[in-house]
Amino acid sequence: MLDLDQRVLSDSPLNAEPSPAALVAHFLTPPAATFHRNHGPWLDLAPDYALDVSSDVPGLDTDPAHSSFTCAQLARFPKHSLVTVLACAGNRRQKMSLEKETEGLQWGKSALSNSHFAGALLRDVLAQAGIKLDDLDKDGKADKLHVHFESRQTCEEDSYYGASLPLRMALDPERPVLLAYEMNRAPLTKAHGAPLRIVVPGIIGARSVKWLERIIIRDKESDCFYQQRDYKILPPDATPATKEEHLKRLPALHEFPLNCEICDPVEDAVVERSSSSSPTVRVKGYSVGSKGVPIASVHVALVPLPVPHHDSPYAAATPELADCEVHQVRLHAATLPSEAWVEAELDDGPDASAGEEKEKKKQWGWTLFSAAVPLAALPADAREAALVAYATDANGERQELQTHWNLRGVAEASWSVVKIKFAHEE
Ligand SMILES: Nc1nc2c(c(=O)[nH]1)N[C@H]1C(S)=C(S)[C@@H](COP(=O)(O)O)O[C@H]1N2
Ligand SMILES: [Mo]
Repeated sequence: MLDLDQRVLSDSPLNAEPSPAALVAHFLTPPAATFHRNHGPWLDLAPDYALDVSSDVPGLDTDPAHSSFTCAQLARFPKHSLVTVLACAGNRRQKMSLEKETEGLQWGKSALSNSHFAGALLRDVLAQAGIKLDDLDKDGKADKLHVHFESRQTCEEDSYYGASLPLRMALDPERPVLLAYEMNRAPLTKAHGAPLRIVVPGIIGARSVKWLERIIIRDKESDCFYQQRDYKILPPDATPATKEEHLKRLPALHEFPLNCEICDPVEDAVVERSSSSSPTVRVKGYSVGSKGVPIASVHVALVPLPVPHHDSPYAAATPELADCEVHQVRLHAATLPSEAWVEAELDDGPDASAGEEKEKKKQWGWTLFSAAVPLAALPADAREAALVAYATDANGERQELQTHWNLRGVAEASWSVVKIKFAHEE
């Protein structure tokens, strides 16, 4: 087993996340700070491993000469690389549970990583197997098809691990879906799916299947538990008793929403109010765009606690929100004048392009942010305050103030709220 300096949510299968401060200490997440999300034990694939590619759609056959690919064959395709976030849909679930209890592993804010991956493009490999989007479009078939990724791993809720993407999403020319054999410029490790995993930028981590053994084209979605009965956004009124009925009808979750989270200071940190004339608190965190749209800004404010009570438009659906402190802090922050917000400095990593170019380009990696937030507006005897942050993207979209509470606690993307305390000299 690994010698992990992470918060372990379960030993077997291994589920663990680094501390928020360790997470944002590097632009590219080092192995020691890369979270682990497993629904079953790691898989040992045979040394004569080969990836199977097939179709079970009548009238759509793959080329029998190209239905199986060894690692050596995959390495001969043009090598593509990208920096992308891989985020578990349950990231920040703990925060949603403060509003009302959710089901599932209680992830903090570190169930995501920002890594450099390299491998063959799914598009190139499928094309060699005879599956091309242009041909399927001509036949009017493309929109009915799904690409399935499977691993014969015995999981907690199913006899294999599988996921599927609509074919159009999997072959989208703007979204490079990789058959990755390298991570952070080194061979992919067993923990993260060696010898081969799918990496789908912008999409919840659950679809980036590790220990990938089979790709199949089908005219329906994956039947796997993790596609059909998990990773869906339940309506606020769903209960443990009614959820199965809802799950049958709801679409699978794919795209990850625009998001940001303050990682440093940590929750309930005690901050010194220095005697300097303009004391500040240093804030650091991550922001992630949706659908590859780059982050344009992150704003941070400091709100003295307690906040006055605001009527909540969300309480009709989830009454518990009316008196929930994080929610009330968000509502209050939304009433602050623009001068109350500090625009954070952004770090897109070493290769980011600037200005206009950036607005046009897709960006799958995260944007780290940092800010020095003045304490001056705070009453001198304040003992508690909340740091609040939200991100905007290059299309002018603003991160949602409040994600609708859902029983499975997925796709949490509310404004970030972190409570801090002040040390007072007695
Ligand atoms: N075969 C397999 N692939 C899998 C999983 C799994 O349990 N088995 N977990 C998925 C989920 S839910 C996530 S969030 C990511 C986590 O990737 P990581 O463990 O490399 O960080 O892998 C995905 N791929
Ligand atoms: Mo996940």
